[in-house]
Amino acid sequence: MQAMPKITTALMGAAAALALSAGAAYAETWDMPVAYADGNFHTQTAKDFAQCVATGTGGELEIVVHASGSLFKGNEIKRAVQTGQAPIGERLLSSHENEDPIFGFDSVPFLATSYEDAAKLWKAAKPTLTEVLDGQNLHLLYSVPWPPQGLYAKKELNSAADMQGVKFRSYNSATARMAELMGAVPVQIEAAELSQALATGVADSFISSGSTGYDRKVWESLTHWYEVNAWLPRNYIFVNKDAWSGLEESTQNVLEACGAMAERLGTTDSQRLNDWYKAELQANGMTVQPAGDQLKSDLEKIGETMTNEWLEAAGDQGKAIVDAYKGG
Ligand code: PCA
Repeated sequence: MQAMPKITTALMGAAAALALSAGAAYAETWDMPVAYADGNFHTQTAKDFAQCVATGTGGELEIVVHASGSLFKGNEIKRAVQTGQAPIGERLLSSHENEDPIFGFDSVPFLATSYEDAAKLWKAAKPTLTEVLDGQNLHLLYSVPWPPQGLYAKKELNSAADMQGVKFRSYNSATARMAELMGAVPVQIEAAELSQALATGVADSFISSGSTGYDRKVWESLTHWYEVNAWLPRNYIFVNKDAWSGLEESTQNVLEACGAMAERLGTTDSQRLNDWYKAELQANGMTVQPAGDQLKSDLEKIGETMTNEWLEAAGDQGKAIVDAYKGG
């Protein structure tokens, strides 16, 4: 279940139902694989987007969202869309950092730690990312940030030294590197497999948003969440370029407009639900608090190292994004 009801969803659902009430079948159906749970706010945003497209095209194009990596696993979605096995999909942008460092622009620790700064950083990065994805047979449609990232653990954390030897679930290169620099042991696990990994002791700690902690009911295994506000990583929605060019221009315009709406709605939800997720973690028995001074300064040091490493790896393209962000 979605955490809070959304008026827009109901309205758009009614509009889509009306458009199709004559019993008209959709002219075309697109399957849309996404990696996160059905109730997750990104998945709900994707469904709002799909309803908007159904309405806007007068039932010409149906988009069916497949949650939780059920159609393609999270780490298969980009390739599936590139190769046309699926026409459209959603993925965590920074999960491609191992292909090209530029994808990690949103997971540079402490570069952008608020919604406002995350929006500025996206504005600075979007032209480059659009071009990189275009070269990979993908049309970038829209992107929504996750809430700020904090540290989950099953004990009190007073400094980075408390993470020594702890099994740490990573979701991209940056989270794996952060684990290493804390002396923890990284293990890459998709959000869809996270609850099980925590229950079986494959991982005892990780960094993520309140959203993922809530979706995965991590209070069943863990006790603490430290608000670190390390970064706000983004999901992005992308279309296979051949599928894209096969659309009428008017349909492309509907997808762009619905994408812009979804980006705004999703971003508003991300921000609006952030406090709600924290309250839910607390209501389910977790201790939720800001990182203490020592932990904070340890993480800031690690952040400096990672920032330098990323700037080095991402070269001129990376520097141009950071310069545009800081100047903007
Ligand atoms: N949730 C995703 C990525 C970032 C986030 O907040 C996850 O933990 O997999």
